[in-house]
Amino acid sequence: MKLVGPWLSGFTRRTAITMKLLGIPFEHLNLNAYTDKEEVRRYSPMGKVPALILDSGEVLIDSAGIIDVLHEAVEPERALIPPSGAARLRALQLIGIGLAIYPKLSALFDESLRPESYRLQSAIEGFAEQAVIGFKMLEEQAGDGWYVSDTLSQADIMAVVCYQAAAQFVLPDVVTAKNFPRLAALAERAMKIDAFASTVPHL
Ligand SMILES: N[C@@H](CCC(=O)N[C@@H](CS)C(=O)NCC(=O)O)C(=O)O
Repeated sequence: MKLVGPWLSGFTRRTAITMKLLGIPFEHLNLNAYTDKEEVRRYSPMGKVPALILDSGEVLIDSAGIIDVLHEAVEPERALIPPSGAARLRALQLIGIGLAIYPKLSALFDESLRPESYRLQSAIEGFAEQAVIGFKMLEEQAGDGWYVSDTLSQADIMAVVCYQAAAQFVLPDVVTAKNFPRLAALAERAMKIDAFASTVPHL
């Protein structure tokens, strides 16, 4: 299998972390949707990453669908999400928050690329406010282990991906270990695991 996209894409990173945690081998094609547009389109005609190229040659885009297929590929008890009940609901609630935060970070990053006179300050403030609300929700629900049943799950993966992207690149003055100590500690725990440490995003 081939995974197309850079670790700087949080959606690609969460997919890669999932593959590594599940022990599913893949070739990483480190192609950026913006700077390697033509190459990305050879695999993913709309230019979206992540794209997973299956061994059959079929292509799957969108991290949620890709992760669904990856979970299906392993024994059910190894899937990185509880199978049912209150634990699954909690995981989906947390993943939903992370999946709502990340596009706000992407939007902020995109705004930062514009010349200053073309930036829309009200939009920047709105995106940042929404992201910070999401981070506060994740912070409140974090403990001193993993989020759900103290077992590493997709909820932890998405929270760490969001926290690190915001703290490193997008909102470094606001999303700090001082303001979000439990998220910082969660990221620190995660970084002891190769799947996280080997997929650190770089600009
Ligand atoms: N919902 C999608 C979002 C993927 C996404 O927006 N990827 C960005 C990079 S982080 C991308 O492909 N941007 C290029 C574009 O939209 O043209 C997923 O979960 O995979």
